[in-house]
Amino acid sequence: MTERIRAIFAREGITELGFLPFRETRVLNARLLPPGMESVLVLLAPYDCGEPFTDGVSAYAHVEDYHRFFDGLFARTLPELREAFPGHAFYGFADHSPLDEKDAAAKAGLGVLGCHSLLLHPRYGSYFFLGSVLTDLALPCDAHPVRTCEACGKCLSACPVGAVTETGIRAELCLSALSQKKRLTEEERRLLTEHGVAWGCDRCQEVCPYNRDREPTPLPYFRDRRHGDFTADEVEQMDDETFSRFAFSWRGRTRIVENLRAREQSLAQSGQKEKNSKFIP
Ligand code: B12
Ligand code: SF4
Ligand code: SF4
Repeated sequence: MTERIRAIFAREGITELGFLPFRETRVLNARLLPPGMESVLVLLAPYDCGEPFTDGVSAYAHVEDYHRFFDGLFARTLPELREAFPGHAFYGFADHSPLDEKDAAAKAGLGVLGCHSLLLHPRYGSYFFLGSVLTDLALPCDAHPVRTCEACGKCLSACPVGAVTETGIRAELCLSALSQKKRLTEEERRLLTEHGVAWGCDRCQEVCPYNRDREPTPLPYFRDRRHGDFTADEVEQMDDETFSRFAFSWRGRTRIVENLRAREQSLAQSGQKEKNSKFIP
């Protein structure tokens, strides 16, 4: 059964996937959970294009929105799964998911959990998105024991706000979380500007040894449709359709434009050309 499922996703270029019994998952949002689930397929979608960005916008937001990627993938593959396994239900999720996706991926054998809290894959490092399919089909699979990284400490030292601990992150301190907040306090604005962050943050990933020799994405959706550096003026003037193609659009235009502008003004005042380009350890 699992080989048949692997073949369906392989046709979409998704080669890294794993399975686990639903009872082994960690549920974050029970309201999204369909009843009677037996098994979970976890899918890994690498997105790194090997390109350095210097605008303070995280690499994941330079490729086209991964929620749309998974919507398209599920629109094509779920009907195939229903046809292959008649009478069974299949539901696709990504990010806005009932499950702790990193935990599910670790238990599906897709990698190890890092101190920066992200899942690390042997070929793609941490530069991938996770999606999952929940089903009432009982698949022959067992959960893998959760493994963790060697705790080298590089991400703890690199995090500018001390958000990384040896067992995960303190999300309330994380600059990625601050950059997406609807309203910012003066102190939060100061922190983002001081550390050159406009949207998301990649510093703990950039120093991680698992990312040193990572492979670029083989998926054309991410590889062929990435955007170079953003400016505040450009994002402000984008038409709605173009704007909606990027992951920062869910928060509306004001946050990303204000963040980019604050960063640009701070750089102009200090006379620096760029800040928060690729972190160099
Ligand atoms: C909320 C959220 C955030 C929040 C909070 C982050 C967090 N706590 O994980 C914020 C906005 C900060 C955020 C930021 C980012 N996120 Co986010 N986020 C999520 C979301 C929606 C839920 C995560 C969550 O609440 N998990 C539950 C909490 C309890 O997990 P946790 O805090 O990591 O705690 C775990 C560890 O402590 C671990 N643990 C326990 N004991 C021990 C012991 C040891 C030794 C170790 C190492 C670990 C460990 O077990 C706990 C439970 O699993 C997921 C999607 C999903 N549905 O899962 C995406 C997700 C985790 N995010 C993702 C990404 C890409 C990012 C960013 C890289 C984006 C960016 N560039 O800015 C950053 C990375 C920041 C970081 N260092 O984690 C990806 C991760 C892909 C990957 N390789 O793992 C996900 C899976 C989205 C997706 N569908 O692809 N995110
Ligand atoms: S930088 Fe070191 S401690 Fe941090 S996640 Fe990577 S291997 Fe683990
Ligand atoms: S994303 Fe940035 S702020 Fe958040 S834990 Fe990693 S280094 Fe720290």
